[in-house]
Amino acid sequence: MALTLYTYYRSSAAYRVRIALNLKGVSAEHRAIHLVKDGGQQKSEAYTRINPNRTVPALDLGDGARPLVQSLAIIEYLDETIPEPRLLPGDAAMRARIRAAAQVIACDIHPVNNSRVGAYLKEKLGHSQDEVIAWMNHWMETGLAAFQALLPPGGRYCFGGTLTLADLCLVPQMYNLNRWGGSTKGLDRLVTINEACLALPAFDAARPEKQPDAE
Ligand SMILES: N[C@@H](CCC(=O)N[C@@H](CS)C(=O)NCC(=O)O)C(=O)O
Repeated sequence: MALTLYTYYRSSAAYRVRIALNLKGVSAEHRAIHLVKDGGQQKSEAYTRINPNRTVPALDLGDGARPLVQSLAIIEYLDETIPEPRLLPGDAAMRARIRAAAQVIACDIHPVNNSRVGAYLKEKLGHSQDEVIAWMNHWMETGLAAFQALLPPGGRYCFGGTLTLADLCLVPQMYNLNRWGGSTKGLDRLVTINEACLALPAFDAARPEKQPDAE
């Protein structure tokens, strides 16, 4: 079946799924949803039918059913249907630890920094762009410190020598941290893991600047 990924080059949630597709060796047609142009194409009627939450990513499986939404759910779907390489390896406790680290990023850091949150802070609550950037960097820096503290010691990647869902969440979040000028002070391990991941073709090809819709 032909897959279609609804994506935006700068979306860190879509970036997670792009890495997963690359690691699993699955190709998907990319359909760009520009989060800024036209007042935000994610808010269009057509896209709201695809993802009522008006966010990217969404993955249409080409089976005529509702596309999959929520990056972690999409990645787990890919992991269950294309088992190698396993992104949630190990026993139940190990998988719970990997999911917990991933969720620090996907459920705690990312939602309070989403572009619609920034827009609300500015447009409705009267904050300046500098205040919004300070807000985002605060949540990224403190959240990433917690993420780092959850990792077992040693290993090339977040959970040892094997890539996991946690790495797929970390790399896009480090991209956001760098994009907004956040500090990596005290995050040395994450900086090293990020570099190790980005040296891999699957991560490299998923970088925002390498996407067809990059500006
Ligand atoms: N929890 C969702 C988050 C998706 C999400 O918020 N995506 C952002 C881009 S990274 C978005 O589409 N934002 C649109 C907006 O803020 O209006 C997931 O993991 O898929």
